Amino acid sequence: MLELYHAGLTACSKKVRLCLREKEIDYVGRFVNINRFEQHRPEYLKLNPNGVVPTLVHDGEIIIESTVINEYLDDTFPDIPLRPKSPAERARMRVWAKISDEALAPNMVFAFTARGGMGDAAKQLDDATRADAIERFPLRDRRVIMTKIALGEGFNDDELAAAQQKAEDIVLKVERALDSGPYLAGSQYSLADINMIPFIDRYRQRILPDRLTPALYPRTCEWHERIMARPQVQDTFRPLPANETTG
Ligand SMILES: N[C@@H](CCC(=O)N[C@@H](CS)C(=O)NCC(=O)O)C(=O)O
Repeated sequence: MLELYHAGLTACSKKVRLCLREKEIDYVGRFVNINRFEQHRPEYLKLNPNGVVPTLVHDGEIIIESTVINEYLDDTFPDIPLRPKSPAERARMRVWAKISDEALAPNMVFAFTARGGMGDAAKQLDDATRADAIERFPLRDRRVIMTKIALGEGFNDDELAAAQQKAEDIVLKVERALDSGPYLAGSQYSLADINMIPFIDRYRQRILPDRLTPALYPRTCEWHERIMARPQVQDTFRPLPANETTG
């Protein structure tokens, strides 16, 4: 049995949901409501001690980390391969795996402060319950961010600008790589594109709408639109009912 614990339309959930969709793998989805802090419940922490989604459970094997999960899926279900054949392209794909992991940080700053997100959810709790919810964040950096937001401090303009700059640095890497595209690792659609599309889509919609434009980043915008047009991506990114997403 294959189960995916995920939060619907959050970026890391989309990375793995898209990989499963591309590979046409059936699985049981287990929705974890991160706005209700279900990711920090003791039973979930037994699966993922970092208290984050996604987590894959395959016949009792527990696999964490979205980028690692996608490689595991490609190893275990080789029928529709999503890693390039050539070793050089495969190496480039792995560099994109690292960049995809880095792309989360600027996204977190905006995800935690987004209207209807975890920050808002924490503000609505009474003092004792909120303090307890914050204390349960297993990852120290998240606990620090959450404390700032829940205390009403949020991020100042310099911190928001720094997160935007980090995001734009990543866009610049995408733009350069696509010089020799058509895909991020080279000639083939691969896990590189799958791991990056949720972030570039989020950056374009919410984080860098005035910077990530066809005038400034023509190749990135063309790639974004081309990848988003894939039926598998459309299926994965389409809006979900409120009881199936927190993204
Ligand atoms: N490195 C992890 C990061 C996962 C992650 O941060 N997931 C977010 C949703 S995209 C989450 O679970 N947030 C809830 C929290 O931080 O408590 C991965 O790639 O799987």
